[in-house]
Amino acid sequence: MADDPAGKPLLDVLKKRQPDRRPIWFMRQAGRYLPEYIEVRRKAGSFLDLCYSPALAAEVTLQPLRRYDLDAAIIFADILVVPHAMGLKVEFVENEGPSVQLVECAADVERLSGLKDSAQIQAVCESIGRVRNEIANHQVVIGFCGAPWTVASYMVEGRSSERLRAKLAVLRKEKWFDGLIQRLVEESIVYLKAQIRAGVEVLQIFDSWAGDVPVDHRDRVVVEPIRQIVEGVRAEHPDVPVIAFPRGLGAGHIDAAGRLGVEAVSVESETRLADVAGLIEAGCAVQGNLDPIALLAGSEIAKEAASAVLRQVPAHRHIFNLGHGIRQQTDPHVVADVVSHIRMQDRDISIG
Ligand code: 1CP
Repeated sequence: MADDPAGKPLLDVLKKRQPDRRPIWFMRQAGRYLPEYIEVRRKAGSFLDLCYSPALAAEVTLQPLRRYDLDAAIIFADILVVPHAMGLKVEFVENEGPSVQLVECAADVERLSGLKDSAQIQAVCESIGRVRNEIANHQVVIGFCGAPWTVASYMVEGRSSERLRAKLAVLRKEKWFDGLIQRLVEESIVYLKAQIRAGVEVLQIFDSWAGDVPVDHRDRVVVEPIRQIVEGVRAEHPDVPVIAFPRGLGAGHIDAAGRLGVEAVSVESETRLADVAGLIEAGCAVQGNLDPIALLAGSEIAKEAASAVLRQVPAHRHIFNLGHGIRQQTDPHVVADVVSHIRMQDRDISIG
């Protein structure tokens, strides 16, 4: 039954029901390691054109699901769609990465527009609708946004960087920077609610650079903004589960999750899942955390590394994933081997 949520392993784990099997998906599962993606990307022109072309964005979202036995599609977009929709110039320079118009003072923050009714957000929502119509009954569509710290770091630096300026703004407790974080909280709520209305059933909040925030400031700059987003979305959609990915918090995940009130935490590869078992004791599912580099080492090593992950967490509280995004140099056949391997291993144990 299409409307019966039971029988969707990812939702079952997040809602503490017994899943039929351990859910699997991969961060950045759509992308340049897939030849079929490169072909569509060429057709689209620029990366942002691809993000805003619903037919093509839906197509690349579905590509990994055609290759692998996965439990979720993550909508094809980027965390920098938000600053773009807020009126900043954003470009993806070939072989260099993103370039974002700088935000450096209170006046720059003032000028940022709201997301409501923006063409960019409407395009992403249209892709969501298309994907939702194409996936199998056991699969879900994941919607996402970047967390305020990670998105702000690109707005303050203008590109991928060591985040020096952003860190200094945090240490100096710059008022305009707090204002920027607050604007991103508000607009992320608008964005995620629009994605839910368009058909996503699960949300993930990517704070890829959370581990770079000076430790004494993490509560203020990482945890509190994500908590506000979760609270804002829940006020209208209490049933949509949220996965937080504050990458790099290590042992700090347990404390952070308690405050965030999310259904799952995605854990970086640098932390052993067994060392954050406290998350499960506190009622949180755990997502992760195969090292994306293990996928570059060939199928045998990748499968061994995947088995080591499986041994650390009970299947009914685990979402198999990587500890960070898939690398461009990954051989798609190794990914296929790892997925089959996990399915075989889980067949040999009883789920639970
Ligand atoms: O030319 C291309 O094809 C660009 C490569 C690419 C892709 C495939 C970029 C540029 N973004 C994406 C898609 C994307 N980005 C998705 C959806 C697809 C999927 O997961 O299958 C998602 C969820 C993201 C999220 C994202 N973008 C993050 C958070 C997750 C992470 O990996 O840490 C971040 C930090 C970005 C910024 C970004 N987008 C792209 C680049 C090159 C960068 C900079 C990364 C850096 O600073 O190192």
